[in-house]
Amino acid sequence: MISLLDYGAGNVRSVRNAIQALGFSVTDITCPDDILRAERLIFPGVGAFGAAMERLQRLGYVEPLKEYLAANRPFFGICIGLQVLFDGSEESPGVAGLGFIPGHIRRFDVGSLSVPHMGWNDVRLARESPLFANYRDEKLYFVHSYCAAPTPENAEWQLAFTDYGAPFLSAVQRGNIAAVQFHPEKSGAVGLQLLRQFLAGENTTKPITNSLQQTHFAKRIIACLDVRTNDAGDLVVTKGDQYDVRELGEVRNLGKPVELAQRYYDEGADEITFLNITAFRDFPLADQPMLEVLRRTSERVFVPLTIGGGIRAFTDASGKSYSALDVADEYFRSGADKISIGSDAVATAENYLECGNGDGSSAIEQIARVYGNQAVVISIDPRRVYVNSPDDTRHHTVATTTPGPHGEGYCWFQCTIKGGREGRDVDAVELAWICEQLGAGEILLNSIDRDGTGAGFDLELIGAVSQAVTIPVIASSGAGQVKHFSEVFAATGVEAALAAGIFHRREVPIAAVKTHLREQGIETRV
Ligand code: 1PR
Repeated sequence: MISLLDYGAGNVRSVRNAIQALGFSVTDITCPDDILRAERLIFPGVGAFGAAMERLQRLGYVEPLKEYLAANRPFFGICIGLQVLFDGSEESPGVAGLGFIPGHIRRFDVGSLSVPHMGWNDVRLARESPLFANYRDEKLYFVHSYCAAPTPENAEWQLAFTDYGAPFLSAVQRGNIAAVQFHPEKSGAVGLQLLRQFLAGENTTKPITNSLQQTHFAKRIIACLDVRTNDAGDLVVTKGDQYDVRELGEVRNLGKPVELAQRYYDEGADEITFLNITAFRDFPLADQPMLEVLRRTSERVFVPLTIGGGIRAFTDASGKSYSALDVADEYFRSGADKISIGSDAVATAENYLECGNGDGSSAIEQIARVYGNQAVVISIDPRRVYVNSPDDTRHHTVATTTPGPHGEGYCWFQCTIKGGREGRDVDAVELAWICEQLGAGEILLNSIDRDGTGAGFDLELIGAVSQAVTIPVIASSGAGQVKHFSEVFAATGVEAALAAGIFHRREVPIAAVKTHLREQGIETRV
């Protein structure tokens, strides 16, 4: 029996799903005594360091945890579950950690690299461990802005290092107590294998075969599923051309959401994104089929899942009000790792432009506070607006190599809401910058002009936005051939590229994209 320390701060559903998929039973810690009764304890910390410690304190878990650890009983921490073992963290000054490993957690200071460190990276093993007995230089999924540095004081704990700017501790272990900074439950078959080693109490080691001198961060390939109800009332994956999803009056039906997500997981997608494209007009919490899709997908797909659509405050027909956080809570509880905000982010940016700052009440700020910045993605739906000169608009313009209909040599990228139906006086560059200031952790950058065209990503748009922010940017819309992926990575330095149509129609397999990228010298997860 595995005991799960779910202290109610965020989504641990994926850890629970992974444990169950591996055939183990799991029980929840519900009171301090449960910790001391546990046989094997998993602590998948979620959110911010300070919030995690505060919850542990409030629930009376700190002392039993310290006692459990001091007795060298089987413990496996994940992400914040590693960080709280240390004395403290820069993330939450003045908040004491469990003080079990000497040292402080620091924010990444990595120059031009994006923070959070979000994506797939390797680990360099410092020594043998049963946890890594079957590990062969495969990439694992990380998502964090703070990390533990190796120091002489924590030398006896150092099990594995990962390089991101400088080396940090990606795994620690002493005796029966181990913790990892990556997410095994989101690291595909490799992560599940590693988790199994802990769950089964494996204690045999094998000589280290890990030979990396340096670890390499991979570019991510993301499969996107636009989901909506068709005219027959079925929830289907659809795909538009420049956001028009109807063909001969009917909503295009490209398959069933859970089956397609499973297919992309099997084919090597690094992440899966669901966009509930008509949620702007319905109340997403009433959309039980969509929540069910998420639940079922998270039981079988062990890479990060993002869900977007309808994340905003809402009052239902009975007059009951829900905050954007309520909507996000339900998505996280149903298995999402990240939520994506579209239309509401534009309204937030308009407010910011008017007031000169955020007031703490936006969906972005509320959700980032509870679930962490890395859990908040901003989905931008821009459309080009051509002008003759940068002086013709207050917006950020680019000199374009594809002039407008009247030969205009410049354009700006107008944000739209409600799936492209309404243009607003906000440009994609300022939107991305404002959302980063308010706490967003990633930008999903679509292009209405390129969506479904297969003409390649809009490099001018993507270059302008990625230069304006330090958080990761996902390039989206227009992928038609494998070379479009290498082009966007080479030209803009984005962390990830997303495609929909070419994967749904089986025109370009995910494996072909990755093979091509490797041939071009671009790191990917195999
Ligand atoms: O505004 O918070 O309710 O969120 C709605 C979400 O739904 C937004 O993320 C918005 O991008 C998305 N959305 C709304 N309408 C559409 C539509 O297509 N009619 N889909 C839509 C956006 C764009 C991409 C697409 C890429 C790649 N789809 O996600 O998957 O363009 O396509 P390609 O590779 O085939 O070119 P809110």
